[in-house]
Amino acid sequence: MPAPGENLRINSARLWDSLDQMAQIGPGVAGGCNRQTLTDADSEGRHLFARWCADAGLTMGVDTMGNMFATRPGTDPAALPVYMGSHLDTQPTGGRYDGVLGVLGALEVVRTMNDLGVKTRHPIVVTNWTNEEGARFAPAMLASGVFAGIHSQDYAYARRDTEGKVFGEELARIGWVGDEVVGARKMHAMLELHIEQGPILEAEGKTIGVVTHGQGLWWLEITLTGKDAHTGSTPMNMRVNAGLGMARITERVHQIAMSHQPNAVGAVGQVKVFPNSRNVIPGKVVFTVDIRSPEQAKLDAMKAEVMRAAHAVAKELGLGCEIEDVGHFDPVTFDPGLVKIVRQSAEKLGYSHMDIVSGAGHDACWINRVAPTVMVMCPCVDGLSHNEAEEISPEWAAAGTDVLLHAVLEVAEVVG
Ligand code: HGY
Ligand code: MN
Ligand code: MN
Repeated sequence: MPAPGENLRINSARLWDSLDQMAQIGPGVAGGCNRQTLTDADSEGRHLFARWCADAGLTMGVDTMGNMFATRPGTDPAALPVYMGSHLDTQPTGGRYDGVLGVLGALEVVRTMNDLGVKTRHPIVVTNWTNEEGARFAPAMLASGVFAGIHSQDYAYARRDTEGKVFGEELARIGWVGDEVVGARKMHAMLELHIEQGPILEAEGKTIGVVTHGQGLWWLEITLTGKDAHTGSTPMNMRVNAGLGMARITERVHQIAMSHQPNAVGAVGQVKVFPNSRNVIPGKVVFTVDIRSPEQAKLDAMKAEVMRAAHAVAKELGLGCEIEDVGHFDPVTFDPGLVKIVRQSAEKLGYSHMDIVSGAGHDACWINRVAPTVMVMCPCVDGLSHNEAEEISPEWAAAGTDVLLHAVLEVAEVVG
């Protein structure tokens, strides 16, 4: 078979239909999705994905972290497989495309290869990584992190959600503990298609993001302890108010990120107030600081400044202050050879494109530690994500998947 020409395209209607069907599982309340990891909805989505993979003639393997690997054989069984995929779990108020486009786009690539009878030397594996979001069980990218040797499986299995449920028990409860040793699989390469989750591609009028780097991240969980007391009868000078401390630290996080512009972000997204009663001064607050930058020096400086600020605020207010690292990865540089293939695929297909740094974290950021890895991005409307109103166009979804198709065919080596 001649090398696939620029006219080779995926089946956009079939991809869009699969995205729509998956979005019906774990629906949100405003048109998006709430398919949080290790919930019954996650399991239902996994079963649908597994059925589709079986229909496409793929062989499914599952590891002890619930990572799913659906294999299409190559002509050379000794050749290491080319992996492509992302995640099916969503935020509690997530969109339909974050992660899901990467998994179902990869499946569409295989479906298109089947339609055309394309053979490749390397096997191809479509992947669903468990718990990319880290919304229910911190940290994010937990299972790809175990696969890459960043976290131990014991650490991952012991993670708890806000209700105290334990990761390992929930994975067993939904019946997705596989028999493969996590991390045993070796990869020739890994490619991840993902929506940008930011405004750059749309603003620049580009259809494809060629992802050269990913920014680094710290998640710092801060616990402030003060004293529960009556909001009415306690004089202001007698209060030990953990809620006030959280508010002041949240403001400092914003100021620190703004002081490191450009290429620095910071916010507090999750706050648990105790006892969380209208007329009780909070005696305890637990909240997570999320700071990120593509520049190592800025990331390290922001972490140090946030920790100093937290302890200073706690001292001012007479609060106890404990800080735990619950998530971290350094800025990522993706494989230059694969980046070039992605860029050439976009050019061959005639799609406008630009190099871009990923603002969000992705499973590819960890897999990049153990195999040559790259990402392909498509725009999303107004750059909005982690919001039920997340939206992409069918054309953007198809373009990103077309580029994934051509890049994977190049890397997996089309034969006869
Ligand atoms: O947090 C992140 O960047 C990813 O969406 N889990
Ligand atoms: Mn994602
Ligand atoms: Mn996400």
